[in-house]
Amino acid sequence: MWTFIQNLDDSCLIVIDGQTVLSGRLGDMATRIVTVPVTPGPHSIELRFTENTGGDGPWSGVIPWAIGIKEGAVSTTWQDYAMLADPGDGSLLTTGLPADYSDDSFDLASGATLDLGGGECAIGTLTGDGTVANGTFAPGSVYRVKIDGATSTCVTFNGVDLANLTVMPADAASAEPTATTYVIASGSINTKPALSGFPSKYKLIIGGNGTQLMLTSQGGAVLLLK
Ligand SMILES: [Ca+2]
Repeated sequence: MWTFIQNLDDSCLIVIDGQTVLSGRLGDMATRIVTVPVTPGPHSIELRFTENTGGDGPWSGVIPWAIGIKEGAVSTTWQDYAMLADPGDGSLLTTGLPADYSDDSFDLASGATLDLGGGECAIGTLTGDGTVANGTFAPGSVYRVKIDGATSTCVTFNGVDLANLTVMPADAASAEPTATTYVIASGSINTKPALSGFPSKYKLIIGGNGTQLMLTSQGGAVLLLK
């Protein structure tokens, strides 16, 4: 979550991920504050400024710069904000993503996306029905599949290298599947992950022209019908 503060002559526009989050009208120079919740990972930002007549730049002499930024929730104290300016190395608004989430659990609700930020990330435990995007799993990363009768969780992988991922049961019941085949992941299945903790008759296969990862006990040739 980031908060922006604006106080300038004449007005500005801030657009994040294509959504206008702050829009000052021409000549409307009063202080405006807006908080923007964003998920971890890269986001696009667009800043526009306008000048009508007279002076321009910081307004009122109270805040020495036009736009400030702080991490976290709103503060009405302008000193809590930093001037929105690049130090000259292109690092403005850029933060490094930690690559080690090996002590963390991610239970992805349906519709939620975990963006790996384009790098290699160690994930302690991954569960749920959401999406993982944009990156590579580091060795030791685990996807725990929750099985309930004939159904299972199904994470969607978009642009993620699964080579270092290990699939394991989420709990004791999940370790005793009753159905023959479960679709445990969808999206872009580029590599078959390792499998551990399930009865030995179960194995992983990639189906649906690389769009499904299946946990199955079916032996011999598997015929996939569309
Ligand atoms: Ca002006």
